[in-house]
Amino acid sequence: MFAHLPPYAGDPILSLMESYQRDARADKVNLGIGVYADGAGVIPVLPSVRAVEVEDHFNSAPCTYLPMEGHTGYRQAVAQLLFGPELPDQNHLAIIQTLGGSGALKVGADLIARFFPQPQIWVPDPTWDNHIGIFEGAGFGVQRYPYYDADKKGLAFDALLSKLESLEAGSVVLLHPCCHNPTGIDPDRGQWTQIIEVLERRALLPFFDLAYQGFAASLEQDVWPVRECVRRGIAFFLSNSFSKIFSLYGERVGALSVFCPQDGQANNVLGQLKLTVRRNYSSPPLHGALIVARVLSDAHLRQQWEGEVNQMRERVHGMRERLHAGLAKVLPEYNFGFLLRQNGMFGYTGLSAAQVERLREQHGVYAVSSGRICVAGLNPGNVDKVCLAMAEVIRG
Ligand code: PLP
Ligand code: TYF
Repeated sequence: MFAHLPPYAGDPILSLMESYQRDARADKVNLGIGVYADGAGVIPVLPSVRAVEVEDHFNSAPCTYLPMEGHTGYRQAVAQLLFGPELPDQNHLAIIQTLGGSGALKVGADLIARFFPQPQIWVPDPTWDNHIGIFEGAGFGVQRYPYYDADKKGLAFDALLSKLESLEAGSVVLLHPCCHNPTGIDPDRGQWTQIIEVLERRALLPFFDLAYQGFAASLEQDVWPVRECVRRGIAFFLSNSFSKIFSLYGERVGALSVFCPQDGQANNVLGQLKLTVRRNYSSPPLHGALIVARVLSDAHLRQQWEGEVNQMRERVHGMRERLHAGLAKVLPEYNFGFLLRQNGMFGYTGLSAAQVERLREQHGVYAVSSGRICVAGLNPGNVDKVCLAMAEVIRG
């Protein structure tokens, strides 16, 4: 019956995690998967989340089905967090709770594929691998637009802009509003303005994917491109994830928002989102959404959580500086200043796949073969070892 099924080669990043777990070396370092660990190397339970989890009424609430679109209070609180003062009214915004950011991408992709025949999406080169998997899986043709300039170790801005200029009206363009995965390179405000002007002029459909709100500059500043599209009346999709910024990876909490600037459309969009959900998994899970809704809606917990996001961002930034300083010390002939221009959890080191392999084999330091390291996996106890290991593989 199943003889014709080929084996699955495994996901490159998730397989790396499995190899890491099997590695018996005591001083191994996990810089592969994009997960935030604290200064002691532990994935934290945020105190704001813990405070909700120990509330009596939280634990005694019945575990009912949520509606297809998810928990109402959650959806309202998330919309407020994403859009702030630019929050569109109900007639212009369709928002549903999703299974993490991945689930939001999938529901959005399915919806577009159903109503826009032969859909094409342009994704940055490079991007999160699963963007390609999810959109191809939903029937899209996936194409790349220039994003990273390896020589400059920065944004290939002119090439990016002229590619967008050349796209057909209605083309879907995937954009990371902040903390680009895997490069950490983000457009600055002026560059974003120019990108958004092209999106508007060419009538393109942005699909923003926001997995790291608050990890670049702040919860407010990191969503500037999204809010700018609201101010200009540009229709867009927005997937967002709470996996990292609430440290709730396993709960699968996220949302999909569709901004509908024209009157009379949001209700039908919401209806079709619900139908897409119904056909896929009926309704989303409850527990994580209740936690996030409670934290976002309670003034005290909200303030506490914002402080926790700031702390995570600052810790990663501090480790980025430690890494930079450590590398400058052991490899004074190289310039690693580019690491300091990258945002968020990742460092795009420029290491080759062969160097990454030597890091893993000889030093027990796990990174992605593209040269991406998760800076959030560094801590005072392992950063010096990582610098020495990197120096050794760079010197060859
Ligand atoms: N989008 C990007 C850019 C990501 O980096 C990630 C997770 O690493 C996701 C989406 C998926 O998030 P989630 O774990 O909530 O599905
Ligand atoms: O490290 C990364 O880029 C991601 C992390 O269900 C990830 O691939 C892992 C599991 C998952 C979603 C994202």
